[in-house]
Amino acid sequence: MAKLLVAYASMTGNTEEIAELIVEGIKQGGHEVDLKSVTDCNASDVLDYDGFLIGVYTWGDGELPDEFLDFYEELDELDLSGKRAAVFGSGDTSYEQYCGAVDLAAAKLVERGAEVSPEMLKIEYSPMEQEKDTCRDFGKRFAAAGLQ
Ligand code: FMN
Repeated sequence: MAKLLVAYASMTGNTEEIAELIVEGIKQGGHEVDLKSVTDCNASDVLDYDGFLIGVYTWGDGELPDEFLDFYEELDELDLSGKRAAVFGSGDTSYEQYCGAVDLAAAKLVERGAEVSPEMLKIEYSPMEQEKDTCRDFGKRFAAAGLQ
């Protein structure tokens, strides 16, 4: 059984909803998981887990949102070698940099040495009914991959 963290930044609740569905999927797979807002935890918290998933919405022109900046900068102090990670988030396809913050978060985790899943989950606004299982499966697959 893996012990995982899902940490997210969300202003209007869309990324939070994706995070909650991912948590549901992880639990369905029989794993342990904590769900935290990045405003209520430190980046170093990820070191207490077998793996972690970071969710972030995109702001400006493909930029990181303000409430994620402290967490993002704290990552610079961490050695994440060997830590499994995945990224997800909500965005809007009418912007040129669709879910650009998800890509920025992934790049930072790679830079810090994490083993970042090549599969990213990008959802437009909040998940539609048919996308909810996609979110649950994303969590379920990430948790299961750690046991192989
Ligand atoms: N979405 C993108 O994919 N790329 C962007 O560059 C982008 N810029 C945005 C800028 C502003 C000022 C606003 C209001 C939204 C922007 N969005 C962009 C859309 C948000 O990421 C989207 O509404 C998302 O669902 C918000 O997530 P949240 O509910 O978790 O806060």
